[in-house]
Order: sequence, then C-alpha cells, then structure tokens
Amino acid sequence: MQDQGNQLPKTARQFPGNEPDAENPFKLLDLRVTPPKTWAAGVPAVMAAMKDLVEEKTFFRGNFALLKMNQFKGFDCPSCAWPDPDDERSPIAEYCENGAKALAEEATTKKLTAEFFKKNSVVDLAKLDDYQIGKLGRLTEPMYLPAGATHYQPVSWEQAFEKIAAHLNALASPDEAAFYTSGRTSNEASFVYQLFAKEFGTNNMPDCSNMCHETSGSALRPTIGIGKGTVKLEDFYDTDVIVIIGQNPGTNAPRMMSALAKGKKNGAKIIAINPLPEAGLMGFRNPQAVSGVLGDGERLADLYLPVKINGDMALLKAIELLLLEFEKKSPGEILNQDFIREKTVGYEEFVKQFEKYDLNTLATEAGITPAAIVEAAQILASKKRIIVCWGMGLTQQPNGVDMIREILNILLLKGSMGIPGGGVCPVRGHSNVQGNRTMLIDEKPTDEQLDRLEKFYGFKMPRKHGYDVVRAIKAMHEEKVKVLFCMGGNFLSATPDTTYTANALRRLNLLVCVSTKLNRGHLVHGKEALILPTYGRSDKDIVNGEVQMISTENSMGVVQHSKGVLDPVSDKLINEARIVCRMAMATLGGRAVVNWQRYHDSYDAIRDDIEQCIPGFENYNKRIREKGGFYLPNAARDEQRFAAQYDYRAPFTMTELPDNRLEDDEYMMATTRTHDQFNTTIYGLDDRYRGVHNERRVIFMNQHDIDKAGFKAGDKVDLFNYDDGIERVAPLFVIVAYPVPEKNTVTYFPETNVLVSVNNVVKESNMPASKYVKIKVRRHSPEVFKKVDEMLYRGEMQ
Ligand SMILES: Nc1nc2c(c(=O)[nH]1)N[C@H]1C(S)=C(S)[C@@H](COP(=O)(O)OP(=O)(O)OC[C@H]3O[C@@H](n4cnc5c(=O)[nH]c(N)nc54)[C@H](O)[C@@H]3O)O[C@H]1N2
Ligand SMILES: Nc1nc2c(c(=O)[nH]1)N[C@H]1C(S)=C(S)[C@@H](COP(=O)(O)OP(=O)(O)OC[C@H]3O[C@@H](n4cnc5c(=O)[nH]c(N)nc54)[C@H](O)[C@@H]3O)O[C@H]1N2
Ligand SMILES: [Mo]
Repeated sequence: MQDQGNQLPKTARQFPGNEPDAENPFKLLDLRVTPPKTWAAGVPAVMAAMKDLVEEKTFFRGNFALLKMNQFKGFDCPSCAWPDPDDERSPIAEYCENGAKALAEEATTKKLTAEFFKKNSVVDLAKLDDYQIGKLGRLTEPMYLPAGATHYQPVSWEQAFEKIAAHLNALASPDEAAFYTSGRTSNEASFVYQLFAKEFGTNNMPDCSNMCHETSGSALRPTIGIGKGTVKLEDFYDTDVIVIIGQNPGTNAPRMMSALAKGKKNGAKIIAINPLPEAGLMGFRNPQAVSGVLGDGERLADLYLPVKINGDMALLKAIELLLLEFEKKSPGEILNQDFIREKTVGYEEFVKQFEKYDLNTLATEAGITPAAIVEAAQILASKKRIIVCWGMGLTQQPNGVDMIREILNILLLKGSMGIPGGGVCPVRGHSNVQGNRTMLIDEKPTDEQLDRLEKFYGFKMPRKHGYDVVRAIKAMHEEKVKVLFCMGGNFLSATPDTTYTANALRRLNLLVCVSTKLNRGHLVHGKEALILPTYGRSDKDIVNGEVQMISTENSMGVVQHSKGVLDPVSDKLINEARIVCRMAMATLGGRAVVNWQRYHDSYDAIRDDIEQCIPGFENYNKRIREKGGFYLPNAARDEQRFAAQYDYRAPFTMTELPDNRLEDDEYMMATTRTHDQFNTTIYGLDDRYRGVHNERRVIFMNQHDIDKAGFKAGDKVDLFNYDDGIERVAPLFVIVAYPVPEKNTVTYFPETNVLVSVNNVVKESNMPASKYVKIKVRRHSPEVFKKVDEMLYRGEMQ
C-alpha cells in the first residue's frame, strides 16, 4: 500500500459550513422528514429541474440543451435507457426531471484546471464527500499522478498514451490488464474499445452490467434465446396488465411514467410489487401534458403488493400455484395451452412441483396476505397480454436469476411472450449499457461472436473468458491484474466491499480513468494514475472542426444517433473512440493488424465495420441517419423463436424457495437510489418523493422494529455486517420510520457499499447482491470511528 499523505495531519470529512471534526467525521446535516409522496412528477419536478440548472450556473446553456434532448436531431439523454417515442415527440420537451439534472451535471461551466489540482492534494480531495466532489466541475485536461506523488499534475495526451503503452507492454501477460466500461460509452467507442482489448489479447472486460442487468441476461438467454427485453414502447399503450417488480420508475426511468399512464388510460391494470410504496408506483402527474399541470394526479397501481425483501420468489410461486388451480377448474380458459404445447418444453414436470406448495406458507414467506395474492392471480388469470418490468430489486438478489425465470414461467403459462402487448421488459440502467453489450463489451464473448471478428480482422481472438467486476476486484487484490483502465464510471464507489476494493485498487501499477468529472474512483488509486478528460453526451464532439454523430441503443433495442449541442468546456477534450485508437496505436505500434488510424479519423469507418461484424447493423451508416433510428432484430419478440437448444422453444425452469431466516438482532438491508443521484453522482441531498431532506446517511426501518429494538425515529445508529466472519462498519446513520416490511431496512448506495461483502453475489450472474445484505443495527458510539479511522483518513469511505 502506498503511504501517500502520511505526513498530513489526520483531519476528518469536511462539510459545507462545518469545520472538520475528527471526533465526528460524518457530522450529520439537518435531516428533515416529511410524509412520503403518493404520486410522482408534475410541476414540482419541473421546478426541481430548473433549480439544478440555475445552481450549476448554466441556466441558458442548459435550457437550450434541454430543448434538443431526445429530439430527432438532438442528443440522447445521458441519464437512463428508457426509449423515446418512435413517432410522436413533444416539440418542447422529451425529458424528465432527472434527465435535466443529469444534463445540469454535465453542462456545468465550472472547470477543474491544472491549477486546482496543484492546490489540492489527492488526500485532501478524498476527504470531501461525493456530493462536493461532483460539484467541483468538469475535467479539462489530462492529469497524471506519478508514483509517490501527493498531487495530480498536468500531462500531455502524447505522454499519457506513452505511459499507458509502457505499462501495458511491460505486463507478463495481457490478462494482467482489465478494461472496465460504465454504460454511457457510445456504440462506436464501445466497438473499438473491445476490439483493442481483444487485439491486445484479453477478454478482461468487466462492465457496469456485472452490477446491474447481468442477472437478467443470465435468466433470459437460456429461456428465450436472447438476453434482452421483448417489448416495444407501443406495447405499453395497448396491453392488459403491466407488472412492475423491484423497480422505481418515478425516480429511475421517469419517462416510463408517461407510457404507464397511457397504457392505463387505454385499460391496462397495473400491479406493483415493492417493499416500498414508491411514489412513482402509486400515482402520476404528467408535467408535459396540460392536464398534469392543472389537473389531479392519476392513480397508477391498481394493486400494490408490499413484498418482503426477497419475498418475490414465494409471491411468484403463489401466483403460479393459483393460476394452475384456476386452470384445473376451468380448463383451457386461464392458461394458453396452444402456446404451451407449441412453444414451450417441460410443462408437465413444472406443474408437478406445485404439489409441495401451499398458499398460506408461500404468503407468509412473501409477507403478503393470501387475499391480495388471490387478487393478483385473478387479474392475471382473466387477461391475455401481460408485460412484466423489473429492475435492481430483483437483479441484485442472490436468487435473482431464478426469480426472473419464475417471471418467464408465468408469461409462458399465459402465452404472453412475443405477442403484441405482452412480454418481458428488463428496464436498463445507463443510457447505452445495452449497446455496450451488443458491441461485444463482454467478459465472456461467444465463439460465434469471436469467429465473426476473426474472419473479418484476420487475427486470433482471445478465447479464454475474462474477469467480470467481482472477479476483477479479487484479481487486483491478488495482484493478478496490474493495470485497470476505466472507460467512465466510478469503480471504487459503485462496487461492493469498499475497504477490500480500495485495497485492491491500491495494489495496481496503473489506474487510468476516462471521465467527464472527478469522482472518488480517481482518488483511491494505484502506484500511478491517469485521468483522461472526455466529452459528455451533450457536448459537441468536434473532430477537424466538425460536430460528429455517435449512436446508442436503448432499453428496447432501438439504435439511434446522437449529436451534442454544447460547446465543450475545454479544447483539450478528446472523444472516447479517439482515446482508444490512440491508446491502441501507442501500445500495439507495428504489431497492430487493425487499421487504428482509419477508425481514429472517422466514426463512419467504425460503423462500416460494425456492420460487417455484428448482425442487425446492415446499412448502419444510412439507417442511423434516418429519423428515429432502427430496431435491432429480436426473434423472441418478432417470431416467437426462443432457445435454439430446445428447437427454438422456451423451457419452463424449476427453481427453489430461498431460506430467508434472520437472527433476532439481524435485519435485511436493500441499498437503493435517492431521487437526487445518478448512481455515484450525487445531485443533491434530498429524496423528495420519500420525504427525506438534507441527509443521505439514513436507514429506513419499520416502526414496529424500531420500538422492539428500543430505538426512536431520529436516533443515531451504526450499521454492521458480518459476512465471511469479518466485521464491516458503516458509521453514523439516522433512523427514519418508514412503511418497510418488518425486519427489512433500506439505505442509500454508495454509502452502505462498505457493508456488502465481495462474496455476497447472485448465483449464476455473479453480480453483487446489494439488495440482500444482512446487517445489525446498534446505537451509535463515537468509538466506532476508531474502527474505520484509516479508511476515513484515506477518503476510502463515502
Ligand atoms: N435518476 C436516476 N436514474 C437512474 C439511475 C439513478 O441512479 N438515478 N440509475 C440508472 C441505473 S444504472 C439503473 S440500473 C436503474 C436502476 O433503477 P431501479 O431498478 O429502479 O433501481 P433501485 O433504485 O436501486 O431499486 C429499485 C427498487 O427495488 C426495490 N426493492 C428492493 N429490494 C426489493 C425486493 O426484494 N423485491 C422487490 N420487488 N423490490 C425490491 C426498491 O424498493 C426500489 O424501489 O436506473 C437508471 N436510472
Ligand atoms: N450497493 C449498490 N451498489 C450498486 C448499485 C446498487 O443499486 N446498490 N447499482 C449498481 C448499478 S445498477 C450500476 S449500473 C453501477 C454504476 O457504476 P458506474 O457506471 O461505474 O458508476 P456511475 O456513478 O454511473 O459513474 C459516474 C462517473 O462516470 C463518469 N462519466 C459520466 N458521463 C461520462 C461519459 O459520457 N463518458 C465518460 N468516459 N465518463 C463519464 C463521470 O466521471 C462520473 O463520475 O453501480 C452499481 N452499484
Ligand atoms: Mo445500472
């Protein structure tokens, strides 16, 4: 470990207006709690969006950009991956409050210059909290931290690439490098990035999917033959039932609310399954429709099921049990027997397992009354077209893959797969995370994909599967990975087990981060580190004086172009694709088979070759210039062609009920997002819909649990986890009484990632199970800071 900054006095975390306080580094702010909202969006949302633009001193710049966001000739919103309407787009605004906040973050005119880094040491910067770090402004030039240095210093692009090349070429094997991707990277940059990793010789491509929707892909592919959703936006407008499970659309995909409202207006029933009564599931006011500004909010969920954390498996099984019973009573009227016969396999065996289940036991496990489950089953029984949407509430559970398989089982029983108004909708996270995977950013590419690349490029592709995120952290710890290159993201804060991960990162020879803004991930580093500044989605990507166009793929498989509109904050920024090409030329030199200069000079050239290597991109350059872009082929959606190994039918899958017992003093914790953050980027300190203001270090607990443990709402507590026989501590949180199920608690990430063991992963997908963390809650003692002193001192704790 590097002893950087040891000569500095130990000071604690700084807060605005607060003097650093070594006794109490997480001096709490002035928490205010109001009743949770029962509807989302509306006029306050628009006001909140405007406030962010004003605060970022970018009101006019921001508003100009907002008008262009998600328009046919504009740029794709950098926030979530929810699709844009195919034909009708509001001429004024096709954005949401959180899209506007994402833009305000990106469009800020505040700059981080070399002068700033000269004044502030890495250790001092790391003592700021994430909110403060994010507000510092945009990165403007490449910065380098030499071994043993305390401050980042400016470096030319040329020298930066030379340093990367020297480190990469000094490795004993290409597998000692890993190339991380966060989900905003364009298709073009993603394609060259993965190609470089492969030409360099490794499949070590951990990406944010490994913490996000890997679980969905792991469940979907073996059943329906594709790891993606099977519905289009228009399916929401004309369907019978929409189930939203483990997802918070009002905050994380706000434009989905318009689709839900439209579907509901056309007669769809909505079932929401979530331990929290999220505002966006309960009701909605549409800020972009006059009625939303003037009229009353619409009720959204027809049925809300407040499931226990991880009680979903029992709930889904109970619904199936009831559907099978109903079918027995009215054969052929409840299930789609034609579909089951022609399009699925394994039905008989699947049905048989239900002999061992009974409704009451399953209901207790789920934490839902049998009557409410019957109501849910009746809604599904009487309808044909069902869409099921899910998010992190399922994917980040240890048995998440199995739970999604159970969703598939229900849809197969009903024949609601690959039909108009019916199918699966895993709601993706980052705006181009789906495109990243389509472009082959994947630690385990298939032979078929590699064969195609090999045929086109004429060199041997590495075949050995690489490290995903969790495996990469362990490999860094064991010094098997020595160079980590991050294309965007915040590796330290987004990943689990912060202490362990920080120690892993400190062991690197070189950490390189291509970023728009500074984050904690740049401040806990290897022996040497580089920060390479790049354009955001809203920036004009200028090459030879011309603004370039990139493309992205949304949650529903539509590939669209995007062109930034804002003048970049600095003329030293380079786009991500060019950064990759220059790294490739510097590293591979004469060894290169790929013509990197050609890709460096033209996005069109990259797109021409994507067309040759990835199915579905025929006439890419032509079609990407057309209004609204194009859909990628999806045989499950369009032709009901499912898993090839089952003769294109879909297998029913058998799963097990989990054992969710807890010790008397144990609680289950789900980590979630506030309404004021984008992953590790903290826009503000409020969680408006849930009624939490001016503090993030809170833990939601059921009033009954609070009483039972002898606490009161407002009490200060410390949180502990004991997985793997290690004590993990998250100090100083405030209890908020909240309608969560008993023995369940909810906190915000990244603050509680310190409690998530790197070994607490989802079966099969190997994702961190960050919504299934066993914790103990104890009254706060200042002594606890001694346990985390070193982490605090090094700024390794959020
Ligand atoms: N504004 C904004 N937009 C975003 C993001 C952001 O941070 N901010 N992040 C983006 C990214 S990368 C992603 S992946 C998505 C994430 O979007 P979501 O999937 O909505 O993510 P979360 O907020 O983590 O949690 C979702 C919900 O899971 C529920 N939950 C927790 N445990 C359980 C459980 O056991 N069962 C059930 N049924 N529900 C449970 C929580 O109460 C919460 O409502 O959003 C994307 N969009
Ligand atoms: N406990 C817990 N942990 C979680 C989750 C959870 O629910 N609970 N959610 C997980 C999920 S779903 C995800 S997707 C991951 C997210 O993990 P990441 O994608 O790694 O994290 P972000 O916070 O989205 O990354 C933010 C940084 O990206 C950089 N950035 C922004 N835009 C651009 C751009 O256009 N180009 C480049 N090069 N850089 C850019 C900025 O420097 C910014 O600081 O976190 C995961 N971690
Ligand atoms: Mo995500």
